Amino acid sequence: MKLLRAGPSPFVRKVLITLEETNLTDQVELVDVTASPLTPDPTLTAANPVGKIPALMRSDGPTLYDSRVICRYLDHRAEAGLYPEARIWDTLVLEATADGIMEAAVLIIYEERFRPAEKVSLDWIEGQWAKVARALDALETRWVSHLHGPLDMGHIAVGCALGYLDFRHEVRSWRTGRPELARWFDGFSARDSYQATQPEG
Ligand SMILES: N[C@@H](CCC(=O)N[C@@H](CS)C(=O)NCC(=O)O)C(=O)O
Repeated sequence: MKLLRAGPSPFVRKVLITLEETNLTDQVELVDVTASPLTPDPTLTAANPVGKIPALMRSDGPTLYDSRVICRYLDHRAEAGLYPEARIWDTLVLEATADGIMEAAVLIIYEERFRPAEKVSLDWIEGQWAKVARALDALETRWVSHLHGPLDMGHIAVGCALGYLDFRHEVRSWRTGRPELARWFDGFSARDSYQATQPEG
């Protein structure tokens, strides 16, 4: 299998951590592409028409894209139990919450990177950050007990979201006022799978 990836994408990291946690890392070749909404890489758009990473090219079936689809496929392939039937809806909502944080956090970076300086909207950036902040508050108040349960895909997605906030939005200090989440992340970020997938820059 070939995994199309670029830079420090938190969505790619979800897949990389899932590969580590399911012992499938050595079955995947990493292929670097450029992920840009303005100048999409033809290799990437051939694999995923919406031009986003991650995309997983398989020799035994069509290319999979969207981290949620890829992670679910890897879990199914490895029979790893990262989507446990007994708490499937909680796991999926938690993953969606974390993905929502990543989406908004990435869009803030894109606003600054891909729009001319005079067109950058600070209101829009703050609107995206408000989404992140509300989702973080929900994690702190409603999800900490789930996070302390057995590892599932919700945990992996939240770990990637928080790691991305540290990487790109450190100045926003997400830990302030969220001590339970910060404590949980201290433990999660010590996992081998997290340490093995640190973004390079
Ligand atoms: N829902 C998608 C989001 C993936 C995503 O937004 N990837 C970004 C990089 S972090 C991307 O490829 N952006 C290029 C673009 O928006 O054209 C997933 O979970 O895989």
